[in-house]
Amino acid sequence: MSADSTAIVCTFHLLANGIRVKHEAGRLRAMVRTLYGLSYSPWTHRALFSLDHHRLVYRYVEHLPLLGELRLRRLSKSAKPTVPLLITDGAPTMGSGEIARLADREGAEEKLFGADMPAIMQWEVRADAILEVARARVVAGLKASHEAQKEALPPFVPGPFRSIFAFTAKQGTSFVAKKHAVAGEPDQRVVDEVFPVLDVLHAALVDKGEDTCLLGTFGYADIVMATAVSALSPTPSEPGTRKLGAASLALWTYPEAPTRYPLVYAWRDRVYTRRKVPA
Ligand SMILES: N[C@@H](CCC(=O)N[C@@H](CS)C(=O)NCC(=O)O)C(=O)O
Repeated sequence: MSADSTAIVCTFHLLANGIRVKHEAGRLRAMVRTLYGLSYSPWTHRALFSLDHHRLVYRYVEHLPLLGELRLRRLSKSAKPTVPLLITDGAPTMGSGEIARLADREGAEEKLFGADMPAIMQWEVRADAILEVARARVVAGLKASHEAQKEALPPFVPGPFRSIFAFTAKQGTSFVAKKHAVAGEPDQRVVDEVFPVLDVLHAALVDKGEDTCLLGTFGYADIVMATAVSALSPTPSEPGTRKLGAASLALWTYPEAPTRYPLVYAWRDRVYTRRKVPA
């Protein structure tokens, strides 16, 4: 193999493993980024969207609630760790917002955090309000659905054993419910807490036409709101890790949301088709 083709093969190997070669102080240095996430979690989708926007290289590792807790605590150096969690050369960045900020610092594409920080943070608060309710719906639904529990098991559990081990997914869900203090009657919470936020988003979009940007230029506000509304009606063009089975998809779907807010969901589709950079 020639020196050139060896270099190409090595480059592919490094990229596939989330290793970026950085030129620092006249020397080349390998930098390893690993993102721990939950493939179905909209918080993870925010982080993926932000890292991909800046075309940063990372390796993705699926977290397993309960079973992966100790690893997460060790990596994050936190007693109450959450995903998404990005580890860069051993250093943790926890939280989707912090990861988006890191992406802005390390990436060279258009900045996600523009000038109007108060407005951006207001959209993040609204998006989080939707996600708390979506999580409550999924937790309640997963506890009741044996099929969804089977689908939630990691792929290495072989078919014949998935039914037997479904209860471990239920235990993981109870763990998440307790850890994140999930409460309330979820469908009522959609009406009381989510619809008012969707009313605000609808009002912000009324005069926007085909525009994808809530605040003038594309950024974090668009990412948090598009991924949040997807938590009630996923789009087929979600970030690549999301492959929901039919029973799980039902838990993430609240059919009245897209029916009641067509403008919002048309905007969400535009954000994904025009702005989501493939991983
Ligand atoms: N504010 C955090 C929230 C993240 C969060 O709540 N993550 C949940 C997603 S359900 C999680 O880590 N669950 C798994 C676990 O706690 O083991 C962020 O923006 O990333």
